[in-house]
Amino acid sequence: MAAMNNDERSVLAVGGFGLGVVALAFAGFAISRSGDSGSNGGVTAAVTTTAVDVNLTEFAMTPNMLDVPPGDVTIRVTNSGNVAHNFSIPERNLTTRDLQPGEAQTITLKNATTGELPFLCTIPGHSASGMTGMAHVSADNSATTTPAPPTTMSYQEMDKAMTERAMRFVNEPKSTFGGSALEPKILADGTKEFELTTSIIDWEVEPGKIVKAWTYNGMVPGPSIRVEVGDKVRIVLKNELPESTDIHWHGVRVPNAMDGVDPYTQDPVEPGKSFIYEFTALEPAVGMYHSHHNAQTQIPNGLAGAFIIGDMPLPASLADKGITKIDKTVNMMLNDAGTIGLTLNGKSFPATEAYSANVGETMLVNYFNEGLTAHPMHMHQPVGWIIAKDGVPLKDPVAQDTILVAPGERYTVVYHFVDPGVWAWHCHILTHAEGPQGMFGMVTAVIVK
Ligand SMILES: [Cu+2]
Repeated sequence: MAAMNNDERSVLAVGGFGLGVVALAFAGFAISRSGDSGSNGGVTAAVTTTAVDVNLTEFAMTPNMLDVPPGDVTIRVTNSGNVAHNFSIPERNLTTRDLQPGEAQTITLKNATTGELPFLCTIPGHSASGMTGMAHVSADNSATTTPAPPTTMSYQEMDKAMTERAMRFVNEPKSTFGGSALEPKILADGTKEFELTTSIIDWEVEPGKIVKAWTYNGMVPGPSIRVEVGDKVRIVLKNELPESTDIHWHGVRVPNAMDGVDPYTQDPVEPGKSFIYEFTALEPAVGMYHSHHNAQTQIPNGLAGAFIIGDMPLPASLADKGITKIDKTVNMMLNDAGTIGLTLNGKSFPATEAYSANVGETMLVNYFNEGLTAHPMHMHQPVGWIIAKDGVPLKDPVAQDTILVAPGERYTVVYHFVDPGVWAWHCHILTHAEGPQGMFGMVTAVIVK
């Protein structure tokens, strides 16, 4: 008994946390608060311990308002999401460890006094994406809470859930995809003019899951822009966001004044305002365009797109592997944060686009990482031949079946299909691709016939 403090005891007394509101009054006296304070035991009239559940997912804390009475509050934190999260009350220097999917930890807020205590997940990008909340401590409160969902299922339930998700990928009609080619208006002097308008829209990340996406031209990723070396390019940015923005041309050689980094190279483009970027496409590029303003929020929320200049040459040395021409080109934008979350081209499995190819065909993939962490991208069966890094052709292609793409990087990879079947294609950080309900997030497949 001596080794158990009141908080642990209250947890045991509750017998689980599916019961919702629990306020245990330890009436009486001499229940020593062993080992957790210098109050040297003594006689206590009553110690009130409240137990609440908080559930973590991408990207929410449920509930995000905790109404609790003063006293000790035992907080059982469960990560029901698919990536690591934590729960932190910075003002009280109280935090869980980083909880892996399915993990739970109980922490105790000691002697909560009347007032407000903000809480959040401190993993970079997560609070900005919505993982914040507030504890209201008031004597008026009898604590309320939401029961944590069950975290265990039978293997039969798991198999069924996984199969259902996997079959939706191949059987369900898909919603609209982003990244479609943006057609320029050709001006009198031959300049190619593109229009990019930012706005927040409802975007279906996976079937039935609608998020607020920050978009160029109403899609995630933004439309793909392609020009040729020597083209004069003019891009009209119209900002319909509630905050300022700008556009940086990542991996594209432009004059400094066009680099899109306020306040160095331009003023912020305020809500309702426009800005015109003008430059000549001087060199081939596998580039991307994205916000450089509050970028840790704006980009993961969707403000990014591909910017390609010219054609990527195919190394002659691949001819003896049967690779002599490109049959299909795919731009693959990786994301892992913001409102969009773990996605390929703005979609989470099973809503991700299914790619198709015939035996003997070759697909060129440009990987772009606009997220906050690196992703090892793995396509089953055909080895990937890396032919360019950040748009610069390699002297000799490199064979790699798993290609680690760090934030900001681009890899250009060719895949030659030799065997028919549904070949999975996913990030190999396992928690970015699979959960107890089956595959999700950064997963798609190539259907080879
Ligand atoms: Cu990943």
